[in-house]
Amino acid sequence: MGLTIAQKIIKNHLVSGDMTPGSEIGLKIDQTLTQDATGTMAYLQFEAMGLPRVKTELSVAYIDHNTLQSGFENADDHRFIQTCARKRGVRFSRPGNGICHQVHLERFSVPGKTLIGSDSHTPTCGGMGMLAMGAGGLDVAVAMGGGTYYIPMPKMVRINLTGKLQPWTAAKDIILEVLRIMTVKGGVGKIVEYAGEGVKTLSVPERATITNMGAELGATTSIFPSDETTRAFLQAQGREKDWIALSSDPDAVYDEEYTIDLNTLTPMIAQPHMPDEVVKVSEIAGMKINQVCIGSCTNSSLFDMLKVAEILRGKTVHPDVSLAIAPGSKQVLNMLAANGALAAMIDAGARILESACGPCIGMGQAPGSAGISLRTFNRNFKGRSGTADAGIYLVSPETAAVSAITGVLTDPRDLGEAPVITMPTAFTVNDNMIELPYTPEEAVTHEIEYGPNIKEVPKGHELENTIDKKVVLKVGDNITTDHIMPAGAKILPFRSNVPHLSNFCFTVCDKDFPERCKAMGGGFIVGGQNYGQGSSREHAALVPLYLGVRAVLVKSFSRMHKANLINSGILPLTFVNPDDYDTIDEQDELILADIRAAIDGGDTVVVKNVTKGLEYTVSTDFSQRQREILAAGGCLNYIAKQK
Ligand code: MIC
Ligand code: SF4
Repeated sequence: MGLTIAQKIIKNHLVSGDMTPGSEIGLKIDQTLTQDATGTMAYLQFEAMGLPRVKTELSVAYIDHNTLQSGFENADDHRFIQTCARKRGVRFSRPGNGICHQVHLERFSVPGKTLIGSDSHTPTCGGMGMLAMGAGGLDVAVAMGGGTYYIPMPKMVRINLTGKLQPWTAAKDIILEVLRIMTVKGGVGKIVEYAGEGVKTLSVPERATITNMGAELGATTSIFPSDETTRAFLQAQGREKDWIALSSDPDAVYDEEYTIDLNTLTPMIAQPHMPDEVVKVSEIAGMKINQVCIGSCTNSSLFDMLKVAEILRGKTVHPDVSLAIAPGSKQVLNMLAANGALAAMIDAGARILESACGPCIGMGQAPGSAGISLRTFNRNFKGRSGTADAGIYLVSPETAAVSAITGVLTDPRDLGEAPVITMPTAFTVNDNMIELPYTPEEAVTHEIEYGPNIKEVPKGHELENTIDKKVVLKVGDNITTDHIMPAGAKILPFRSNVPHLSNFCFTVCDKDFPERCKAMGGGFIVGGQNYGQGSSREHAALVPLYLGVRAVLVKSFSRMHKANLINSGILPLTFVNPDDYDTIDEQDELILADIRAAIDGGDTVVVKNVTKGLEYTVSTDFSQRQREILAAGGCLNYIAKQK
């Protein structure tokens, strides 16, 4: 039987397991990346493992999230990451060099290789034909140390793209259409591969826009073939030697297939507050807007920025609209400056931001009260922008730029001729903002610098045999890690200070949660479907651990969050009968007895609801490795035990 693209890469990197969907496989990881919001924790964990050097082919530490320095904390954390990275053999991408995924795509992505990153949008490099996956910081630390990365073997989905994008329709509209069809739960446990004639018509940055937002499908990753277009992109980056051809076998078997006709696709928009609330722009055009933000790892390539500049050229941003633009990397910004496109943006009244995540993670540019903001980003979760009652809509750069001029949501096709962009055959390459690590000899004489904001990583304890605690919180479906552990300018500086961070846990859903949880000495959290979707941030597990949460009972989990809970030593349990969810209330007392036996070997365990006099069967269907980690009270204890 033939293989899919992803199956080929998995086969080449398989360390343990067989490729049966759902069963655990171990993969050798060639490259890792970290960003600063998760990086401090990842490097603290790497330090806790006591290794002198990383063992990967390439590891890069990026600074792109916490760049608003309103106190000493972020700058101190950058210094910690820089000193740790260089000592341990990791390249350091300095602040200002750009968003990790954009820079990695440009400078380091290699078709056929494996990459994990402590950021959920790591699949961006799937646009290059890499098997690129988001992971918790601890998993990245383990991979940096040469350890295996474990995932459940995914099912395979093929999306056939037929035809060709029509003027004013963009790669972003393709992935929004995929989200409309598959929803934010539709990709869980799956890898999405793109195929068909339409693939040839898409450049690598356009492919990367699509694989980037595969994260919003909940997919393990998304991937494109590596073809002549890929070769041309690598050549333009001065890296043609990194190219190999990669495609699926003609008789490869997929578990699901969809077809999208690019000829008939029209501009799309995701409405508040989920990336799958997708409709056609034409359906809601005319809506008054207050803000437009262009950038983020989804849409900040040179190609996107050149289109935006052409749309803005000679125009003025509507008086009621604030337009912010953050080019994705130093390379992009530099080339915009050199060819005059930046001048067109500035002249039109755009507020140019540094090459970083910026408003996408709530680092500035929060909209006004009840503000309507069109963004080229990938997430529109409630409150993520920094304004709780803002309405965030996700669109293509074309729709964003055109609407910034008109002041209302506008179908860009109404504007007449679309700009035609010719891409340069060579990008301006200057890696002077990527510091090389010290040699092992030099490293000995350099110390890692820890600022006062860096506090200890919370550690679990060996699994008890009985947990008798109350339900501290009950939440519904599709709870994101932004609900569990919000980000934004005020909170992100404390990513290396879990005790302080804990004051914000779940406050989006219930402002009293941190105090209540502390007062109750922790307990159980109950949730619905797709619990923990969204980001890779392991803080969404480490902070509940710090607050005393022992188990999370839900209808279903997102892959990365479940892995992060296990790594932290919190039990992730799923209801065998999802209707049981309806019979539990906050403050109910639950007893989980004989858990050790269930964790050692059983597939289910019974939870008693003492308050209601009910019993629930929950699944403890873990791999052997996960069972050992849970019994040890988390991955750090497990690693220590193995030494
Ligand atoms: C995000 O987009 O939510 C982030 C910020 O990039 C996160 C990482 C984080 O929480 O630090 C992600 O997607 O993994
Ligand atoms: Fe940064 Fe936003 Fe991309 Fe996350 S989604 S990496 S915050 S640009």
